[in-house]
Amino acid sequence: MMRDTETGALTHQDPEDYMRPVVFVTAVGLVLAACGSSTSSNGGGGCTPTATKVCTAGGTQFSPVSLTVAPGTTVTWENGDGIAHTVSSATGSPDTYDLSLPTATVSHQFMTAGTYNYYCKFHGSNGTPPTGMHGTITVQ
Ligand SMILES: [Cu+2]
Repeated sequence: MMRDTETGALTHQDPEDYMRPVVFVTAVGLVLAACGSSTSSNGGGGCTPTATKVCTAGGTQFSPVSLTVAPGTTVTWENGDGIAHTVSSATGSPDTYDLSLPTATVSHQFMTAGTYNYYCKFHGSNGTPPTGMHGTITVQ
């Protein structure tokens, strides 16, 4: 008996099914679990974002893209993917900085409330707002 296992693989197992479809569903679940955890181990940094820390992830993005902090907070960017990046203030941001992030971490203190767009010179483009690899720090 053939069932539409490709589209119905994630449905609950039916106790009336034969053993083979049940095993197939379990195997699909394991594959999905492996895919879901691959992001954190991608590229050898193992960076975990916090309330004041942004990671680079997957070579072309900041994670999280948006971070909200209180005035006076020092935000840290950590290289989580082993690829060289920059953290550069975008045109129109009320604060300017241009930090190279080849490895390890860089930091910048945000003193005044506002919206601070930034981007990576290697994987993004400047603008208002920037595009590609970019992020926003909201200070409030
Ligand atoms: Cu980059």
